[in-house]
Amino acid sequence: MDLFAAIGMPEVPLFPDQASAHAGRVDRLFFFILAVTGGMGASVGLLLAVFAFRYRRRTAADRTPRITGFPLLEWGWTLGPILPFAVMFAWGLAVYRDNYAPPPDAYEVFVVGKQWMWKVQHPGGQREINELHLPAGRPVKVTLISEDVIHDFGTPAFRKKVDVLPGRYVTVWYEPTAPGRYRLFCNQYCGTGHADMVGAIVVQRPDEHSKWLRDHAEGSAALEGRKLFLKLQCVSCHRTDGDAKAPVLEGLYGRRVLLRDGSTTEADAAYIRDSILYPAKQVAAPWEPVMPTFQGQVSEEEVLLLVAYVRSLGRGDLPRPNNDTPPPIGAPTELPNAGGAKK
Ligand code: HEC
Ligand SMILES: [Cu+2]
Repeated sequence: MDLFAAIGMPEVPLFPDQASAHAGRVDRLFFFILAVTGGMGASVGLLLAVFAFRYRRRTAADRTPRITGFPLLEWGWTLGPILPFAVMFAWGLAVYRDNYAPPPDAYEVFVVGKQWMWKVQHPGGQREINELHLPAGRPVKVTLISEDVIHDFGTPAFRKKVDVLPGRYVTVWYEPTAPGRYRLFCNQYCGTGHADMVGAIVVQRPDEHSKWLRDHAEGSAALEGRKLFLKLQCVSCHRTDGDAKAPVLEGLYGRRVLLRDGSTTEADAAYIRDSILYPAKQVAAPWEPVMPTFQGQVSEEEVLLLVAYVRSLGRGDLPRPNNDTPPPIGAPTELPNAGGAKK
């Protein structure tokens, strides 16, 4: 993969990660079929070359021997290949059936595809867009439908893809095994924005996932804090792109922070509260003390909500200030003009 980085290309994985219980089964079947068909193809090519040489025309007097039949050979090459192909069929059938039988205790998620995004709804009311957070080690059943044209929910790391149709529910299930961030694609050309219809499946440890669900439940302190964070335009400074004028707050909570005066302090709730109400008191290095105080603009209750939000921020959670990646439904969708918000 370093090769791609070396020539300045984005990383193009040769083979997708294996992140579900199903992926290994699909890969084993795939390599079996590849070996059988590859082996057959190669032996046909090889025999072609050998026979072309061995039975080449030599003299004008060459006589082709007259062969009237060789039943054993004919039965052999008729019945012989049936065996590997029958194995392919039976094995393929087993993997395919497994694909359509979600276990009854599976965690259920609903997904709506529309031009050009994936909208996800969890049973507890949590919503997300172009991201799907799942717990590792637990089967998940996903029910999908399209709001407009045919899309396809493609998850290479799980070795599954399913066409998402208007007017009809389809289901697919996974058992994610390894925590991580995996690619989500629309695998069916669905209009000009098709290439933007990409996202991520975020597989978390079960404890992280329950925390994520708590933080994203409608009405939770963290989600209310997120709305305030957008409303108060905190996001115009605290952002993840190149124009950031302030620290990225992801993963801040609980960390030790280096201050401009050279001392360090722990980023606990009190520190975050002080940062919002008395920003000049403790200035994080190497930043300029440009953060305005929000004293008088926010009540103590609202500060609590903001603290809960900052506390919930993990890597990649900070909203990007543009409208291509809208925040979950329920949060204000129009972001404050962040200045230089580009397409
Ligand atoms: C004008 C830009 C600006 C705005 C708006 C702004 N901040 Fe800041 N913020 C900064 C800068 C710069 C720092 C780093 C220097 C400092 O600690 O004062 C900072 C530091 C912080 C810190 C401490 C971060 C660390 O790494 O130690 C927190 C927490 C924080 N801000 C939260 C908020 C919240 C919540 C809001 C909205 C209510 C907000 N900020 C609005 C610029 C801003
Ligand atoms: Cu699509």
